[in-house]
Amino acid sequence: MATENVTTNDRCRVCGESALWEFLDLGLIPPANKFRAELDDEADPYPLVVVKCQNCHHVQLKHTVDRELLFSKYHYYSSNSGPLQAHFQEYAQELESSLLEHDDFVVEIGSNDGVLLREFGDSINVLGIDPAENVAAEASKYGVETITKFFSTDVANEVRRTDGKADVVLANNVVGHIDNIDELMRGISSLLAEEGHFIMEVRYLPDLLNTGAFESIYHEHISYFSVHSLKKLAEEYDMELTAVERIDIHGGSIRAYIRHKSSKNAVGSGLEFKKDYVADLIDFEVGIGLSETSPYAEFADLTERRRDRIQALLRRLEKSNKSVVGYGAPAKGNVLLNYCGISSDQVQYITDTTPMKQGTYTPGTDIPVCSPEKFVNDYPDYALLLAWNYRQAILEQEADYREEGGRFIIPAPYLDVV
Ligand code: JHZ
Ligand code: ZN
Repeated sequence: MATENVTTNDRCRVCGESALWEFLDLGLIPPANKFRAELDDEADPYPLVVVKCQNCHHVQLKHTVDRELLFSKYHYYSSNSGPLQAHFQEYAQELESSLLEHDDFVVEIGSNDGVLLREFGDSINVLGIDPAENVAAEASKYGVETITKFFSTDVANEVRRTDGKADVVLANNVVGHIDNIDELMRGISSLLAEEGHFIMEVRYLPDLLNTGAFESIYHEHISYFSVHSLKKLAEEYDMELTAVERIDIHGGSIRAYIRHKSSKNAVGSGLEFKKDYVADLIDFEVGIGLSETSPYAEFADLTERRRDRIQALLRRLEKSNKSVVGYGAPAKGNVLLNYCGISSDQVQYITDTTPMKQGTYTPGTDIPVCSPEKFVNDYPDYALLLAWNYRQAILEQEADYREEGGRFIIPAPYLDVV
C-alpha cells in the first residue's frame, strides 16, 4: 500500500467522537476511477474500511485518500450515461416549474460536465464548480461556466463577491465525497441567499445496506447519509432539512431540500407535500435500527455472500469456456471486480460509452476497456452488467443481444441471470 496519499481518521468527521465502530473491511483496493492508459502505470491500492460513529451514528470511511489524486483528472462524465442524462433533464424541468424564477442564480457544486446546468433556460444564470479540468472543459462546450476548483469557503466568498448570493445551490452525488464537511457547510451557508434552497442528491444509506451494494463503497465516497444524519448536519449550521424524497437513481438515493432556519417560508412553495417525508423517513430509519448495529452486521454478511455467489458463477462459466465481458465500466464495477478477485481470464474485456475510459485498463484487475462496438460486433455468451443501476434501460437497449441468445449477469441487488 502507498502511504503518502492516505490519512487515517481517528475521529468522526461530523461530531469529532473517537469511538468509531469498524463494520466492514473491503481490503486494499485502488481508487475506483483510476483507469490506466498502460498496464504498467501505477494503480496503488488503499484501505477501504467503513466505520459508524458511536455517538452521532454517521457512517463514513476510516481513511481519506488525497482528493487531488482522486478528482483532478476524472474519468467519469455524467452525460455518458443516457438514463442519468434523462434524470437530470427531468430534474431541471422540475426545478424550473416548481422553484426557480426568472433571473435566478443557480450554483452547482460538483457540476461535472454540466449535465444538469446545461438544461436550464436562458432566464436562469448558472455557474458550475468542479475541480476536474478535463470534465469542466466539456461543460464549457455547452456554455456552462465552471470554476475549476474544489469548493471551499474561499470559493463561496469569491462567487458571492462577483455574482452575488445564490438562489439555489445544488450538489448531486458530491456531498458524500467531501472530507471536510464543516468547510462545505460553512461555504454553502455563506453563499446561499436568505430565502434560497440548498438541494442535494446523495445515495441513501438504507438502500445501500438493504441491497448489500458494497460496490458503492469506494474512496471517493467518504460519507454515507441517512435522513437522520442530514437533518442533524443542517441543524448544526442553522439550517433546516425541510423536505426530502426518495429517488431511484444510482440504486437508491434521496433528494434533500435544505434552507436557512431564518427563511420566512420554512419549506418553500411547491415543496409542502414533500415535507412529511422527513418525519416518515426518520421513523423508517428508527424502525430498521439505523442507529444500532444489526443492519451493518447484516450488510457485512450480505457483502460476503454476494461475493461468494459472484465468484462461484464466474468460475463455473470460466470452466465451461463461456465468453464473459463486462457491460459498463462504472467506478462501482471496479470495486466489485477487485473485491471478488476477478481477472481478465474470467471477464475478457469491458465495454463503456465513455471515450476517456476506452483503450484503458481497469485499476487493480487489468481488464481492457473497449467501445460498445466491440460488443455489438461479436456478442459474448454472457455480459456482466457492472452498470446494474441502469438495468432496465440497458436490457431494453440490448434486446437484439438477448434475442440472439446472449445473457446478462446482473450482480446486484440479487445475483440474477436473464
Ligand atoms: P455510473 C459515479 O459512479 C461516480 P459510477 C461518482 N463518484 C458517484 O458518486 C456516482 O456516480 C454516483 C457506462 N455506460 O453512472 C457509462 C455504458 O457503457 O453507474 C459509465 O462509465 N453503457 C460521481 O461510475 C458507467 O457505465 C450504458 O448503456 O458507479 C456508469 O457509471 C450506460 C447507461 C452506461 O456511475
Ligand atoms: Zn459522529
